[in-house]
Amino acid sequence: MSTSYQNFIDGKWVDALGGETFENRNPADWEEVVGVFPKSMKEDVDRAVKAATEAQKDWKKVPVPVRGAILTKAADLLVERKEEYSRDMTREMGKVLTETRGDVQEAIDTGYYAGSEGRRFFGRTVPSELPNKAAFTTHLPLGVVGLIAPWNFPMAIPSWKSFPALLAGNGVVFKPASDVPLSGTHFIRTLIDAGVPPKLLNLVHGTGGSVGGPIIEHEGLQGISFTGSTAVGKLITRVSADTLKRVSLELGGKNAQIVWEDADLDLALEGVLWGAFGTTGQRCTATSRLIIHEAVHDMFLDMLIEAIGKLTLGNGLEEGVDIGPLVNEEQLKMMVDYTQIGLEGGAELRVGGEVASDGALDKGFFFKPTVFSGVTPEMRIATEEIFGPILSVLKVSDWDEAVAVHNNTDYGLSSSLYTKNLNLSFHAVDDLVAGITYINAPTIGAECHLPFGGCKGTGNGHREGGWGPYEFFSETKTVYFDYSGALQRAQIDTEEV
Ligand code: UN1
Repeated sequence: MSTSYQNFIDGKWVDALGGETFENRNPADWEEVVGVFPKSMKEDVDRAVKAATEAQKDWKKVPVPVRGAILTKAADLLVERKEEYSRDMTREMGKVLTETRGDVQEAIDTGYYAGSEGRRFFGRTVPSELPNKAAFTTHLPLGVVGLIAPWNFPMAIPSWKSFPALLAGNGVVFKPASDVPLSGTHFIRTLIDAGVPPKLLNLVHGTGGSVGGPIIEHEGLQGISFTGSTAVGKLITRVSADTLKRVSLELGGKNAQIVWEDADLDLALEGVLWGAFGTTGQRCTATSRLIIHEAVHDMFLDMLIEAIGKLTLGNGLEEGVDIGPLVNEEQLKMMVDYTQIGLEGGAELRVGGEVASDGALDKGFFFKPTVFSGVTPEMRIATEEIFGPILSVLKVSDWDEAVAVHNNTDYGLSSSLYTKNLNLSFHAVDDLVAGITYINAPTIGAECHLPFGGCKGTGNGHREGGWGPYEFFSETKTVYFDYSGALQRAQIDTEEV
């Protein structure tokens, strides 16, 4: 008998009103059912929005440092539960245990950051142009917000959204991805155990169509924070026009690591193995392109292919496994399709390119780490997000070409340059159109207290991580306080100089 889980709506653990459910299975062993979850609908979302709206009226009056203290407590509880939650996360989405521990840790770090923000959350004090008049800004909550998270960082990304939203005084309706409902459940349970008012925080399980749609269309929500596909990001933008919701979008990348002729090649090799094949390539920040200077191209490619031969695929709970499965069959099929697209486009398949199904791998969605060389900038595998363990290698001969190749994509999330040349490093900062640039480090590995997000099709300009989301989840209130006792007209009674 598999365990059944519920929604958390209006302060209670409840089934979906329609009584429907869906299964959550282990992508490393599809026979294992991790749990059965409610498949919710619009009526469930309506109840969640109603409860959060009611509860938010009290929450907005709770002093911000007190809100922060509750969130700090949640981070403390996550520390205690880290091992259990990490193991469950590997079971439900496949990435290896060291990485799922990192995922929970990112949520812990984000919780402590939010807790400390409770004693900052600065406004600004600004001089007035008139005498005996003060001016400053403060924050008001947006209201109730819808948070829609992806499956690749099942606790970190919900934490990026929930902690700032709650700290800023909002009510929350959260939909975890249907591939990772257990991690979403653990996360919400922890926040409730820490003392977040139950009705304020609502968890609604289901698919993008059954729950995501009603969330983005809902007139009772004032903001949406979404991480996921470009197609859905565009849909949310269109739908939100009608209700003028504030929208924060993070829609992926086509990130490149550039290896320059003077690079420390051993270091660059470690970087690309981690960046391209960590999380089985299923990160928005994954290294999907490797741009190599012609002087070291052949040598570095040989080193890379040899190193890939030593990587071990398997169940992420087992010792010594480097790469877990793809999250589901659809993603696995996508890898098969992109291999075909690479071949048809004229690229040279150097390693991988096929489903791995030896022995126990047969039960899961494993794909061999794959490298295409001879990739040219206009090929589809050079420009489209693949979201899996497929790496496209491009050769360049000078910096201008490297920049042109790098920027030749609709995305702009993360970028990386390996070089010992200081001047070139700073040119990279100026020239690479991306929200994040790493020097001598891979494209993955953002820290929770710095802005995370990107240019062009990666999003709509907002940043998660760091201080940005606290502004996103707030209305800025400007206060003028005239203590002159007289009518003072700005621009008119201002003393001329
Ligand atoms: C994502 O892939 O959507 O920088 C998030 C990183 C992680 C977060 C990735 N800390 O790779």
